[in-house]
Formats: sequence, C-alpha cells, structure tokens
Amino acid sequence: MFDVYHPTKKELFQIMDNEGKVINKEWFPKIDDSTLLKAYKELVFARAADLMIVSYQRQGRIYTYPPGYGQEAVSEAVAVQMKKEDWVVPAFRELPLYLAKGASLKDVFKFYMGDEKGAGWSNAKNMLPISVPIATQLPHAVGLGYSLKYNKKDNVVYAFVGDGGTSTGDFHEAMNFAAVWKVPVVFIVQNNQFAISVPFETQTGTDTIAIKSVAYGMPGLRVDGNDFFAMYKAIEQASEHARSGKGAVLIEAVTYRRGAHTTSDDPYKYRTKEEEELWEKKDPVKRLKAYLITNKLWTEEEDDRHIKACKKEVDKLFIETEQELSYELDEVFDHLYSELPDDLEKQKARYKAFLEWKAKRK
Ligand SMILES: Cc1ncc(C[n+]2csc(CCOP(=O)(O)OP(=O)(O)O)c2C)c(N)n1
Repeated sequence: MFDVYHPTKKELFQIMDNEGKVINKEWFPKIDDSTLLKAYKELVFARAADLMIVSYQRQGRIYTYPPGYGQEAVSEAVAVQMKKEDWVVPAFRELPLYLAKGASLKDVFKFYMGDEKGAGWSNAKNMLPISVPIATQLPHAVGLGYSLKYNKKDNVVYAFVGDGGTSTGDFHEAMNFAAVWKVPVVFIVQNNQFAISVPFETQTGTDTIAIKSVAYGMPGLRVDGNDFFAMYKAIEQASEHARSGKGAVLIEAVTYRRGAHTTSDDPYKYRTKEEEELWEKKDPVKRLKAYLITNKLWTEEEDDRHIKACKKEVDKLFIETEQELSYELDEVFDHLYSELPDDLEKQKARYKAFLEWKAKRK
C-alpha cells in the first residue's frame, strides 16, 4: 500500500465518497459489522459531547475548550483498533480516543473546568496528557517508541499533531530520530487546514505533509481523514508496519476543523461560508452514517434515538461533575511558581472576585 499510494504521487487515499458510497473496493478494510457500529456510536457520542461542551462554555459553565468537531474519524480509526497496551500521545483534539482509552468524560470536563484532578485521566492506560505546547509531545512519543523497541514489546505509539505543529523543531527532531532508530511510532498529522488563523498554504513550502516522510526516510500516506474506512485502513497498515519492527510511519489525515480553534476564537474572521459549506458535505459522521443506512446496518430512527441518548448521558455527566467539582483557589496557581509573581497575584485576586460574583449569581 505504501508503494501504491506513495506520497510522491500526491494522491489522496479514499474508500468512500461524500455520500458514503464505496469507490475503492480493493482497499476496503476487513471490519465486522459490530465493530463498525461501535465505531459509529462512539463517533456520535464524542460529537455530542464536543458540541455540548461548546454550549456549556457559552453558558459560562466551563472554560476554554478546543473543539474536535469535524475531525472525529481520525482518532476514532485508532480508537477502534488499537491494542490495550499501545500508547497514545495526544495533541488536544482527539476526544473519541481519550474516551476509548478509558478516560472518563467527567475527567475531561474537570480538566476544562480548571480542576487539576481532572488532568490525570488515570483510567486511561498508556496515554500521555494532552499537550497544549504545540508538538512538544512528539519527541516524547519517540522516546516511548524507543523504550518499546528496547524492551522488545510489540506495541505501537500513536502520536498526534496538527499541520501547524509540523513547522516546529520538535516535529523535525522527532521525525528524524524516529526514522533513524526505526521506532514503532505512527505519526498522525491532523491537517485541519488551519493553525488558528494561518491557512495550510502558508504553513509549508511542500504541497502535502505526507511528502515530508520521503525526506525523513519512512513510509507516508495522505489520507482522507473524513473517510472513516480510509483512515481505518491507513492506521491498520501503519500499525502492522510499526508493530513488526519496520519502524515509523507518517500519516497525513486531511480533514477540517468545523468549529473554532478554541472557544476564544472567531473563525468567521479568516474563512468563508462557502468553504465551510464545502467541508460540511465531507463531514465524517454524515458519510459513515450514509454508508451504514445504505447497507441496512442502521436506520434513521436508531440514529435519532442514539443521538438523544448521547445528549442525555453527556448532560447527566456534566451536571454530576458540576455538583462534584471542588477545588481550592490556590490549587489553580499551585504548580506554576514557588513564589507567585506580582501579575499572577493580581490574576488570582481577580479570579477570587470572579468566583465570589459567580457564587452570588446562583
Ligand atoms: C510551542 C507553542 N507555540 C505556540 C502556541 C500557540 N498556539 C496554540 S494552538 C496553535 C496552532 C496550532 O495549530 P495546529 O498544529 O495546526 O493544530 P490545530 O490547532 O489546528 O489542531 C498555536 C500556534 C502553543 N500553544 N505552543
């Protein structure tokens, strides 16, 4: 497959079209119906949670959040086929994967509510915390890969980064070491077309991200990240390669961030409605649903019921988290400095006043 879809050919690996019709039978993955339905249900759950977190933020009930809306199939393709002992090294838009790894949605809520206790995700075995410092997670992923190889384990590290992250030194160092050491790391670049307001065209001098794999000396694939089957097949092939000791792989998942960069960003300032409408047609959840319905594996009625159940569950968990949430103001500032600088002392005072105002408002 790495030869057929060699990055120099600049092809986009796809299995289905925008209407969920299979257009590439030859590479259709072997995936049983129950796994497929599980993947779809998880996608829908993650999407419901993601959209609702944005609403909670707008209601002042949760802090800044980076939505994964529109990119869910990329991490779900890993979620549904990774092995328990495999490692996940996230960026910050992989909600379906955190949940599949065992993180609880309540911990995810707590994390974005500023509660230090929500950052551990201790139920998620072999997963690093999310990484806001862009691409700094990648050298760690290579270190993990090196340790797996050294200890002769047949596990894989799935490391995520955005298109903007590929412009960092950390990306280069990680890719170079991974190729030289032939470590079992699958790099997944979520090319969602923007790094905040910076469009992909101005991010790199190359036409694609996948082509960079050639210079580093590892296989690369450019995949339609909104096509669940294509992502599944690409991850399957890359995992086999890494697991069998052949080294790292770079996957460019071409996708689109349908939401804002974070809840403090306004994407209408730097992209057009026409562009958003174009990508709406390529939406990953819509496409997989169309496939399932056409193939009589799912119905509109089941879909409505499932969406309602997901929303209900997310809201129940959120309300429970709000009720359970308890942390001292000091905890928010505890792990920054041994002695708090003046500006942070001022921030703390302002935050205290905000909390008092909020408490009175209830
Ligand atoms: C080292 C570092 N530099 C700058 C930032 C500020 N910053 C936050 S998100 C972001 C853009 C990231 O874009 P990309 O890697 O494409 O990921 P996306 O947000 O699109 O998922 C930047 C520059 C940061 N968090 N870390």
